Amino acid sequence: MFTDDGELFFPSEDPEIEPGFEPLPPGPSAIAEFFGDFILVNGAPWPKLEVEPRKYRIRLLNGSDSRFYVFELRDAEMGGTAQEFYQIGTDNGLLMSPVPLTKLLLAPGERADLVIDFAGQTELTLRNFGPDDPFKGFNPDGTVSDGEGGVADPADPATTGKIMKFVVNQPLDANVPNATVGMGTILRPNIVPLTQNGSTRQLVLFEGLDEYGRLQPLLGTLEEGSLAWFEPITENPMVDEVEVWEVYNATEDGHPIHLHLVTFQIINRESFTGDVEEKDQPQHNGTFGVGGILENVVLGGDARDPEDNEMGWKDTAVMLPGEVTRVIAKFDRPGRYVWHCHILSHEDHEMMRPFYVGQMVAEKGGDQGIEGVSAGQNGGSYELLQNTPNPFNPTTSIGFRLAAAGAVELKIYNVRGQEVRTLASKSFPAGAHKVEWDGKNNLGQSVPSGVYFYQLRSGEFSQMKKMVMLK
Ligand SMILES: [Cu+2]
Repeated sequence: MFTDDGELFFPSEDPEIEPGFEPLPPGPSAIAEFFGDFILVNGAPWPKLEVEPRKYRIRLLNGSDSRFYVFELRDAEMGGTAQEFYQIGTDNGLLMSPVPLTKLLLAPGERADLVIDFAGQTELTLRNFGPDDPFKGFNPDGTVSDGEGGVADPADPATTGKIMKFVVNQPLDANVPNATVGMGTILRPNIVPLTQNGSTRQLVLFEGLDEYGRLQPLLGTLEEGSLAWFEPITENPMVDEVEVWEVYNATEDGHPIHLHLVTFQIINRESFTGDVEEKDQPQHNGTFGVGGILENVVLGGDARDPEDNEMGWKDTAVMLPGEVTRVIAKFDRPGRYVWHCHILSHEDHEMMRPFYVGQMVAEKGGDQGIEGVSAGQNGGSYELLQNTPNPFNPTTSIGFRLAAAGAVELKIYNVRGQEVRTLASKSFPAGAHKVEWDGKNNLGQSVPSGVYFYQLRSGEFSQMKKMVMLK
């Protein structure tokens, strides 16, 4: 989007705030998704490229915030016939051999390496038939789904339905041989399927609400439900382990899910049904929004292979609503990385989680490489330590350190975000302290085995950690 005088414009308000939520969001606010009204290619709106009548290699990267493109190469600016082209590469390298296409789905963050043959053409227009809205998948007849059994409105043909034009008006330079790539060309040796030797992780995409009632897409696990960025790491493969990640999309939209510095293969996609139970979702500032727990999952038994043009190395995969998408990856680089939705508005709020490859250090309070949420210049001097012992039964001890004397609140929550026990609510001097928990709730009853969170708040400092009671 641009202003009338040509400056970049990005909206600062989301008009669609859920009713009944207080307080109102701050301004400027965050928006759930962003769809602009100009299409830029390498920084230019709707450009034109003059080409020779030969094969060209075209590399595409979808850098839009939220827009899934459904590209076609048409021989007319309006109407016309879709021309065939080849896809030769995916996010992380060449396919085994070219895949002929007349239509290409490309989600934010995905890349595609194409070969287009301009021989015999005079003018081709790269057009977009994806929606000016979140993408929900294709109908069986190939039309774009509106998520309710109908056909979604395609992008405006006059603006966001156009990408760029190729004008075939340059003389063929006979000194440059034409590429020979075509159907059946072997582009690389076999892509050997990975063999799993590590965990299968069951992960979930959720649609929640933050403390202001704004839409808040979230990642999480089947076991614990939605999890915020700052909650303890739940994905911890060892170096060189090959894991399968099964990602259940419990939202209403497609999300392109990306793993940092890992290259994966898509195994399959399968429909599922389930119920999302609401849970209180901790926010970074200690307040709560609405998250979810996916329950009663029943698989559809209709697992389907990835598309032909997804059979290479990928690091971003489209995950459709109502489907579990399974990917397999070798985690060969040690350290702390992230996985996230590649819709920019989603990854920024709060559809991103850390994962850790290799042994996590359980000391120094940064138990899993997680930074505490702290504010102010003294933030580093505040620390909430991992409880010991952990797991525990029924008593455990929680240590913390304060940079300055002040009021402290130390509370324990269950996985649904409900308060179980206020362990401390009083003033403490600066320095190190330790508080015992006897495994009882505010009513003096023993609590059941399970995962619990404990949160320390003092002034603007707030940090939360996880512990496990095992009886
Ligand atoms: Cu997303």
